[in-house]
Amino acid sequence: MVKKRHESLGLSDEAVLDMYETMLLARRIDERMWLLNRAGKIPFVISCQGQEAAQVGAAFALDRSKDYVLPYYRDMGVVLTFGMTAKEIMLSGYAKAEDPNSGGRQMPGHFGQRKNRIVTGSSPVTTQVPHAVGIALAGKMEKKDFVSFVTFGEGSSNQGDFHEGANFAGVHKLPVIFMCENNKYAISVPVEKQLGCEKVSDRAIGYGMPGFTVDGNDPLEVYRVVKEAADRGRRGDGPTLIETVSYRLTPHSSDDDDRSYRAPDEVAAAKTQDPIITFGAYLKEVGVLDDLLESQINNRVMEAVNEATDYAENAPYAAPEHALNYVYGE
Ligand SMILES: Cc1ncc(C[n+]2csc(CCOP(=O)(O)OP(=O)(O)O)c2C)c(N)n1
Ligand SMILES: [Mg+2]
Repeated sequence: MVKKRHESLGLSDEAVLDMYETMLLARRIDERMWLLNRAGKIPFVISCQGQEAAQVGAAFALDRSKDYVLPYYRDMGVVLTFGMTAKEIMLSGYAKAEDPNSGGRQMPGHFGQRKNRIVTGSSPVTTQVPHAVGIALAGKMEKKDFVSFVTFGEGSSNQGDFHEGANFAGVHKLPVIFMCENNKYAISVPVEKQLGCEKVSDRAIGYGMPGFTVDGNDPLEVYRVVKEAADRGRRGDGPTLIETVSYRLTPHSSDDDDRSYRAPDEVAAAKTQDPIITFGAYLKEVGVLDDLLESQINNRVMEAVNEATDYAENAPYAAPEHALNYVYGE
């Protein structure tokens, strides 16, 4: 029997199965959304596919009862781990009134849910970074014990907001975890044309914080490094920059055709590293998952996706006047 790597991280068999199921749920919701989009039922999809391991591994390393997360649009794995349900995500896909993220006003992927400390973001990329830093500053001033966790793409790591936020957090030693989900593309631009440095994490030293690059297809490795970053933040030792390297398995969004800028062979090669498959294989190798349990998990996930789809499809839209609510002070 192969050694259980997760045990050395303090993760039980139950916990890693929970991680796997959450990754799978994110994947299957995402796949369903593409079908619904192509069937003309929902307007837009922006996928988590290929990044579930990084998202779920990271979110499991946080304290879901007190930490704040400022996810970006691909982070379905983060918000599912923090308590958003399949039904709630599907309600946002259909832009229905009951969508907790924005009542159907924002595009899908603009996650926000106060009760789970998922902080809503805006469409200009990277604006969530200074927000996360501000939340960490507030926590430090009020002597609270939470960390704030913010994610963004590698393309977004070139925006001024990233550099300003990272510098401020470094100067003031704030409990922030900056996690860059490097999926090798910013829409059509490959990573080689985005960064002058080799790794996004190389930038950490410039802001006085540790920086790490890890395999984003390995949820256990991401868990380990985010857990250490959270501990560092809680001890008062300041922020951390983490880069998770994976691959965007879908086009940028449902409005993009990636065949115009990358070879199908490249995508096919990346699919052999698909974290859903590789993590499933690890769990089987160490004897935590078998075929029976796998089919039970699959059935449970598909039932949740089907129920969420039916519920959201039949849910009412907001009244047209609702669009004017909360735009100006009420
Ligand atoms: C400030 C700003 N510029 C441009 C855009 C348009 N845009 C949306 S997503 C995106 C690519 C971002 O790439 P990356 O940060 O690598 O994230 P990924 O989509 O690959 O996860 C761009 C350019 C935007 N939303 N905001
Ligand atoms: Mg990218």
